[in-house]
Amino acid sequence: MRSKRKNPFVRLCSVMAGIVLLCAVYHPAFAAQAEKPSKWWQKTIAYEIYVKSFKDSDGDGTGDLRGILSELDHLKNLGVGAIWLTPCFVSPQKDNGYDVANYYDIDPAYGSMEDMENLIEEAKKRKIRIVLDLVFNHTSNENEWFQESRSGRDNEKSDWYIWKDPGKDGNAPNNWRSIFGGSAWTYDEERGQYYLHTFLPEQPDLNWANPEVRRALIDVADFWVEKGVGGFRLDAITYIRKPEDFSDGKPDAGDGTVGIHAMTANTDGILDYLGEFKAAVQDGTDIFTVGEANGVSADELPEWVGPDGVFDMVFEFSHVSIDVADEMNWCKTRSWTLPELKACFTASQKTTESTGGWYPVFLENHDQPRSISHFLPEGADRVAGGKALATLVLTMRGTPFIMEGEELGFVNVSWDDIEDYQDISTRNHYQFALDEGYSEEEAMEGVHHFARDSARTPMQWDQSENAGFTEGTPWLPVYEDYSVYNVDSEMADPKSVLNWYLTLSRLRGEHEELVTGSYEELFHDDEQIFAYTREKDDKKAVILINFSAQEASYDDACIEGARLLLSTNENNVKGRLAPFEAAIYQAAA
Ligand code: TEU
Repeated sequence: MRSKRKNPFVRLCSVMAGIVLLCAVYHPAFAAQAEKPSKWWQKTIAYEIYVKSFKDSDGDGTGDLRGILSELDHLKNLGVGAIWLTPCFVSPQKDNGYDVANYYDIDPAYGSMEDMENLIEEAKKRKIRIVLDLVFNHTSNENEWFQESRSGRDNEKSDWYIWKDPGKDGNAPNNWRSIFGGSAWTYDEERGQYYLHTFLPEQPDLNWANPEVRRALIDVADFWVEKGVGGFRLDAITYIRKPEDFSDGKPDAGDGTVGIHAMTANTDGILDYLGEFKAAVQDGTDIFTVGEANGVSADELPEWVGPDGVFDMVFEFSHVSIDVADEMNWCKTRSWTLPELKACFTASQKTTESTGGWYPVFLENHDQPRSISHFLPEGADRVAGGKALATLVLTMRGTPFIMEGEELGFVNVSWDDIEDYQDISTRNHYQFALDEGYSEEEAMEGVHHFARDSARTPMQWDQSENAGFTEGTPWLPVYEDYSVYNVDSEMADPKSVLNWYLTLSRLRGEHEELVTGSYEELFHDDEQIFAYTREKDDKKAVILINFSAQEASYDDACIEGARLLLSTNENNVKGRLAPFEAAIYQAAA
């Protein structure tokens, strides 16, 4: 079942390093780089909270804003200065809040507007800013905007969504397949037309071509800036501009459909919309923006995040997609090597650096597998492995983004029954595999690898029932390992993953070169070690991480005369790394 098909993201990475160098030489932004002032969000650590799973304050089994408020000190300890909250606006929760029915209010399951205002204020007192997740490619079908739009063809919002007449024989207008599976079109009886949805039928796409829609979205963002938020993550932003041509695409699946990503991601002209949004919302404020930019390649990064870019940072996906052979078919994975993974990071590190842009360093988010399960060999020691990966996230150039639980060493869940998985996309992918003829066992293997639920199990606070997440029944089972992997126990254990995060966070605060220093990869072809330097003025750090369960050796000329700052191995020896050891040396630049 393993596919050898070359992943386009990875292929791209291999050629990017060369393009980067050219950009560095010719891009006018390069000259401006040295003068770029350091912003608050460049110096801090960001932390993603999956609101539903972080902390429940009222016993209903669902995390909420008051729960977050009660745990701000954990984040303060970690050195977090920005909290990205997954959407907590009013929503029917078909996609856990990524289907917004009202952008101007908080979903009662998560609290009230007052709770949000309190959270923003209390966080500020701890020098932490709240970052909201703006889902602007689509709304919920229960949003009033959509309700009005579907009510006929001549209401004020009739053109706020993407409506098309049926194609031949009353079928969908074209063969595009949504990202969660099934046609990207749903017929609406009331209006007598099909509407487009990149994701679920309950998530109709907004029509950004309509200036009134863009204005309405700017108003939403302004409303939250006024409330004092520190920034925004812009969800699925590469899909907002649709092409002129809505004809069929070349099928990429047995059922004659083509994934919508290939048809609509990063359509020409998208930067005009985003530039307009930036000028209207962000200019004159100190907020930051980070776009979820699946479909933007490294050579395009300067336009997106360079000094005149439309965002401050964008999440690009080459490294997390390294094992994806077919987005829709989770039973096909692609085998990969460490040099390929390094190439992905190096390409985005160098491109953003050489064009004066900034990068959000991440290995996990709420859509991705847990990083220990994703990037380390099966059976890897969780504590050593978790520390190795933490070292990467906290020593690359950019703002580290930590997913809740990552700091405790969480791994993927492998439940036996598909019914235990709540995420609709997980269930759809499972069904797709069965439809393609895979056995239930094979389909479950794909789920164990890719299910988004793995990143969404409740946060583990202590050894009490349900890991201190809730006094009720958690909406998703707490992972069975909670008596060992929880905040209380790990705080008390100097050798825990959590304490390693705290140590790295302090080190980062003390070493400017780890934040803004230039990045240079070492030992590219080494299959075990990921190594690089970070250099600024007369300071140079050398970072060496063993990604394998075997001891690894390297040429120690790169650390000659250098001083060991930190290692996960008490018996660290120059020239050798223990299994999963991570070491940071300080060398003279
Ligand atoms: O995700 C958009 C998206 O494109 C991802 O599902 C992407 O395909 C995947 O991460 C690639 O590995 C965003 C949200 O993060 C996700 O939770 C939502 O379900 C989705 O948008 C719809 O709003």
